[in-house]
Amino acid sequence: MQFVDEARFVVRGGRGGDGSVSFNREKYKPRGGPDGGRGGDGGSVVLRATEDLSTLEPYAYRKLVKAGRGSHGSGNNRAGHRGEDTVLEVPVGTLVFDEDGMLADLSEPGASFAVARGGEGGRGNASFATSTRQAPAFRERGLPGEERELRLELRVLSDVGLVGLPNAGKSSLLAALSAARPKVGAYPFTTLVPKLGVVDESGYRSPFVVADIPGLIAGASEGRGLGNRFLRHVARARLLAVVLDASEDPEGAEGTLRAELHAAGLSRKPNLTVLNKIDLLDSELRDYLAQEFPGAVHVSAVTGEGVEDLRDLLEEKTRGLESETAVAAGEDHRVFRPAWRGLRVESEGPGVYSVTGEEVERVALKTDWGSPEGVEHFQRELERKGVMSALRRAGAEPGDEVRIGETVFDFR
Ligand SMILES: Nc1nc2c(ncn2[C@@H]2O[C@H](COP(=O)(O)OP(=O)(O)OP(=O)(O)O)[C@@H](O)[C@H]2O)c(=O)[nH]1
Ligand SMILES: [Mg+2]
Repeated sequence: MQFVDEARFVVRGGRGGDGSVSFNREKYKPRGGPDGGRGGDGGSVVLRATEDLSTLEPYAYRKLVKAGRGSHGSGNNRAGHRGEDTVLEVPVGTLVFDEDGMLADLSEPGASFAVARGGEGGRGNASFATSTRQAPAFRERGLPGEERELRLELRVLSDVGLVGLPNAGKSSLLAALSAARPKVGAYPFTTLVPKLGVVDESGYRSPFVVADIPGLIAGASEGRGLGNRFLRHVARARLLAVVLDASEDPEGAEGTLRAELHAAGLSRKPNLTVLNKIDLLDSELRDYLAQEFPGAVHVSAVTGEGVEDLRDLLEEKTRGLESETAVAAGEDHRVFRPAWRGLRVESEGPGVYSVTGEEVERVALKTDWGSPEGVEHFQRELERKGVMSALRRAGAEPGDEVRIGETVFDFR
């Protein structure tokens, strides 16, 4: 499978089923009561994180994902069936955004999130019977499901992120540290997508995951080379290992890398410096670099020198570090978007008024405009909710046009 770490598509919950208008027709019972059942709720579109997937490729070309609609209610107080949910499996580490910001962070296997909830089913005429209205002949319609445009972003989850210039030996190190066998080549940009390796030694308390990403070059954070597109994959690692080719201007390389990490907002992340390819150095140069880079780990991915110590050091360091759960400080972790719950009546011009408010818009959507009784019910609800008096206060007169959501009617 191709590695895809971003996808955009529209999700739409299923419409709720309509309520039913029905009257009980039992033998020897002259006047049966209303027994129209409720419509089923629409199904939801749900994302679920799985470890079986490591890319967003299945969604690369999706445009619209829908859930099933609820079925209509029927007589004898039978409720309609709930619409089927559509469950989309996404890799662990997927962040979910819509136009307003982040909706969810699916960083645990099995975590799920409803991205478009199904619409509520409408009530049947049985629900509207009262002592004064014993045979209501109207019902509610089902509500449409939620709809939004999603952007999914995958961030590979790892404990240690290897960052370095192209050709520094990151992939070789991953191979030396773990059982992973990434591609290694004597040319820059051998690695094109992130690769993970699990380090699991018998003495370790728990295994840890190392991520190898494509090499960075100066200006990566502005989009040069493979860009900082891949830096985000190590943004949540507990520890960064800055890998330098000891045989080729490690000071210059370090300066470039630190600048890129800074530009990407990662300079405060715990990190250590690894001087690789020390097999190419004579003892004089080794001593010199030991002074230049105090605290750096000296290794050779090719001969294996120092690799064991590095592995133990990574294990020790990651053990003491909390994994980063929040994606970025200050970023919005809102789960539901706020809805306008109040009631607002505005004049949109001579003789035209608009009414907004979640509750009243729902009532309008549920109204069965084909039924005079349904329309009467709608008007009673508007009276009850104070919409009519608000309209009068705003100056509405009989014959004026009133809009509620997509519904337009005459003020009476
Ligand atoms: N002599 C020596 N060569 C090494 C060492 N580590 C890696 N190399 C060589 O350096 C070259 C680049 O190695 P890679 O592991 O592909 O480097 P990389 O950092 O993953 O490179 P990109 O994926 O292109 O960013 C290869 O020819 C490796 O054989 C080392 O410790 N000593
Ligand atoms: Mg590589």
